[in-house]
Amino acid sequence: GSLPPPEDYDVLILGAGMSGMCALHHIRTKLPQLRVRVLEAAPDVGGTWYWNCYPGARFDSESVSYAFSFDKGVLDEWRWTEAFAPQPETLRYLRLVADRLDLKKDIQFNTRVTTLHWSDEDRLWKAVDERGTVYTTRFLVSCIGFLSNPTLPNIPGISSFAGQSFHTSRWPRELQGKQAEEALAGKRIGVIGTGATGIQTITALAQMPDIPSLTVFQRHATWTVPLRNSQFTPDQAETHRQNADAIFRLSNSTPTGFLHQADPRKTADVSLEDRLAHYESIYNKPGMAKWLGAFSDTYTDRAANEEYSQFIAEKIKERVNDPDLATRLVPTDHGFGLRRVPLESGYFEAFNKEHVHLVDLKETPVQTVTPGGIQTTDGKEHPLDVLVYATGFNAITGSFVDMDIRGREGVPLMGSSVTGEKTNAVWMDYRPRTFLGITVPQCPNLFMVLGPHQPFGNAPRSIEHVVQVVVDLLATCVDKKYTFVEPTTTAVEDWTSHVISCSDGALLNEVDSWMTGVNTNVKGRGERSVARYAGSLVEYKRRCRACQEAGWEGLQMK
Ligand code: NA7
Repeated sequence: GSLPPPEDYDVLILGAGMSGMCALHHIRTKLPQLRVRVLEAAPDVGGTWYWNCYPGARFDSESVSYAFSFDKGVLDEWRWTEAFAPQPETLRYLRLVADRLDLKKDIQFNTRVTTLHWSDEDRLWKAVDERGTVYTTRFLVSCIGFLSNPTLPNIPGISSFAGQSFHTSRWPRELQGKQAEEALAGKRIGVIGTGATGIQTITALAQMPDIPSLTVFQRHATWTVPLRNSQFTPDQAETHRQNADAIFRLSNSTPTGFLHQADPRKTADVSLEDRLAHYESIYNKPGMAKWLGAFSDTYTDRAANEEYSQFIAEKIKERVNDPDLATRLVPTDHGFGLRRVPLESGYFEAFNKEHVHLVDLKETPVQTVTPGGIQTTDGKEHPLDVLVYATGFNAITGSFVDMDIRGREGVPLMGSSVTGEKTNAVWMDYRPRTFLGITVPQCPNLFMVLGPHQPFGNAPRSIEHVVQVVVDLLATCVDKKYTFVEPTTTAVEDWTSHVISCSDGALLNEVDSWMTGVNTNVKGRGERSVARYAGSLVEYKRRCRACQEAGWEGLQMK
C-alpha cells in the first residue's frame, strides 16, 4: 500500500548532485508507488561537479573507486580516461548516469529552495523556492552537499574591485579550456586561498600561456603531495571495468572508502630505516596513499607526526628553487595530514616560474581590495585584472544556513549565539545534533545524505550506503503507513557523543579548518566543533545496520 496522500509529493529531494541522483534512482526503483521530485538550484545535474568548473578541478579519489557501483549498464558503458579524472570528465559521467537512468524527468532544475517549514498539523514539509512556488511533501531528503555554500573573504573593499572577480565554485562557465586561455591572455591574475581548490587553480593558471603575472595570496601554507595521475590505456580501462566489483568491495572495506588504508604498525615500533623506506614507498604511490597509508599513529602521536611532516617538508623544499620561497611554502604551524591533504600535479614547480609570485599574508596581510588590485599592509599595491577567490565554503552544517528551516513547533534548525539570531535553534552555532547523521531532532521526516555526523571520505561510497538506509527507512514507512519519523532524545544524545568521541585524540582537533568547523569569513564560526564522523565507514555501517536490525531502534515512528 501507499501512504495517505500528501498534497504534492511523497518525497522531495533537495539537490541533484551525486547524493540526489543516487537517492532518486533508488527510491524510484524500490518504491515506485511514491511521488518523488528533485529540486535543484543549478540548470544541470552534478552538484559539486557542476559548480566547480575552475581550471585544474579534479578529484583526488581513484576514478575507478569513485563511480556509482550499482548500475551494471553504466559501468559497462563508461570508461575513465585518467586514473584521477578531471571535472569535465566526471560531469560527463554524471550526465551519462542521468540519461541512462532517466533521472531528469523527475528533476526540476533552476529551483533554489529558500524555506522549509514543517507542519505539525498535516505532518508535511512545506518548501518554498526563490520564485515563491510552494511544494508540500511528506518526506524530505536533503542532498545539498557539505561543501556547497561558498564564502568570500571578509576583507574590506572587495566590492570595489574593477576587474573580473569570482569564487572558484562560481567560475564562469564560458571560461573553459581553450576559451579560458584566450580570455585570460594578457590578464594579471590574483588568487586568494591555497586549499585543495587554490592549489589546483594556481597550478592550472600557471601553465596557461600569455598570463603576465599570477599572484598567490597565501595566509597559511598547505601540506600537499603529488597526485601522480596517469592516462589509462584502453586495455587498462577494460581491466578496470572487468574488476569493478573487486574495486568497490575493497573501497567499501577501508575506513574512508578510498583504496588506501593506514599501515597498522605504530611509528615507534618500526626501525628508522624501515620507517623512511615506508614513507618513501607511500610518497611514490598515486593518490591518497601518502596521507592515508602512513603509520596508524601518524595523526595522533605528536612525535610520529613531526617525523613524517619533516620527511614531506624535505620533499617540498627539493622542488622549489628559491630557498626562502621554499620555506614559505612549507607549513610550520601545523603538522602534515591535520587538514585535508590536497594532491597536486606541479604546484611547487609553478612557483619556480618568473611570472608567479607569492604574497605571504602572515607577513603582509591584505589591507584592502582596491579597484585596481590588492593592497597589503606594507603599502604595496598588487595590480590585478582578475581576482579569484579560492576561499572555501561554509562547510557541513553551513550548507543549511541560507535556508529558513523550521521543524516542530516552528523551531529553527540553525541559530547563532554570536549573532544572537534564533537562539533556540536545534543546531546552535553550527554544532549538529543528529541520529546516525541521517535524522535530526525536532525535524521529523527529514533525512540527510552526506549531512553532518556522516563519514565523508570517498564520497560516493558513503552516499550509496546512506541512500540504502534512507530507502529502507522509507520502505518501512510505506509498509506500516507511518507518517512521522523522528529520532528520540536519547538516540540523538548518544549518537552525538559517539561522534564527538570518535574524534578524541586526533591531532587535527588542534588545527582550524573546515574539518574542525572554523571559517574566519563567517560570523559565529570562530570556534572548533565536531561535525564529521571520524570513526570508520565500516563502523558507521555497522551502527546503521544495528539500528535497522533492532527495528529502527532510536527512531520514534508513527
Ligand atoms: P579550504 O580548504 O577551506 O581552503 C580555503 C583557503 O582560502 C585556505 O587556504 C584559506 O587560508 C584561504 N582563505 C580563506 N579566507 C581567507 C581570507 N579571508 N584571507 C586569505 N585567505 C583566506 O577550501 P577549498 O575550496 O580549497 O577546499 C575545500 C575542500 O573541497 C577540500 O578540502 C576538498 O575536500 C574539496 P587558511 O589556510 O585558512 O589560512
